[in-house]
Amino acid sequence: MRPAPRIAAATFAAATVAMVGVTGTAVLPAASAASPPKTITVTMSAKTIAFGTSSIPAGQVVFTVKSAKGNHTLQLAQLASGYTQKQAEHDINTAFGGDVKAVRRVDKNIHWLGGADTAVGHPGRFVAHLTAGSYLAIDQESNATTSFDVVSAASNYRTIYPSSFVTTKNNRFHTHTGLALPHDGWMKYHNNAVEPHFIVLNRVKQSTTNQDVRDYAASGSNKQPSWGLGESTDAGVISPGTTEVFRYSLPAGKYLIACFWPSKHTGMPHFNMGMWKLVELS
Ligand SMILES: [Cu+2]
Repeated sequence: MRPAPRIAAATFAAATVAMVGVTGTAVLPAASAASPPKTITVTMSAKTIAFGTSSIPAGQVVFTVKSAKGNHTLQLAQLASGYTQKQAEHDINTAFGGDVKAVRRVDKNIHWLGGADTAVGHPGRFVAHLTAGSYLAIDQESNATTSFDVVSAASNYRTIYPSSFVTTKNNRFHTHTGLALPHDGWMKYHNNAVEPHFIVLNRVKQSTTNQDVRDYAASGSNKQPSWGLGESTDAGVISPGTTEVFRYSLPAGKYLIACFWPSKHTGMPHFNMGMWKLVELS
């Protein structure tokens, strides 16, 4: 499988990205009758994805993603019944090669629930809303895949209050706090478009203009642009109608938000079709 963030990495950020990762604690309301959301620790290494528990509850679940070695990106997904893991892997590979029919099969048969990237000492965190059923956990860097089942009923959990909110209507990013976002916090990311989208935040030079990004996107280049900097984070892919809340902590500065999911119309990454936005993290 040649998954989304590898494309993002190849397209934009170098593989040696100095990922800053995630620190800090959940922003939870002080008093509530509801219990804190269950936190599941997932440890990723070269070929394995290990869950800290065999009992993953339904409802709102916080995933803390740790790396035992190297850089990894956890992605949660559910397959439509009758669509096998083998088909999924095949289709994802060809989808990222620009095969529009494969993109459409992937979009139709895989429900993406988001994820988080991690490096040693830099755990990633995100919140997924799970219902009873079977799930796949995929490492987008190594293609390691494991499955898990969610069996219990949803509970009454406390809300995690995000400090920023991003949506994707018409394959464009909409930041609901203007172009200024906190450099550290929980971001609520909702896909209200008709194709899957992911979100990469990649730092850029302060002097970077919309025209610089437009020119780069139009060039179709796979090389790192001169205005690109190393710090980045990504939150995996989410399907239409899906919401993910993910924790990020990055140095303040100018960032490019971008999606590199292949278009179901052209096979081209959404980025090259205008799915990006320059924002200021402070
Ligand atoms: Cu997209």
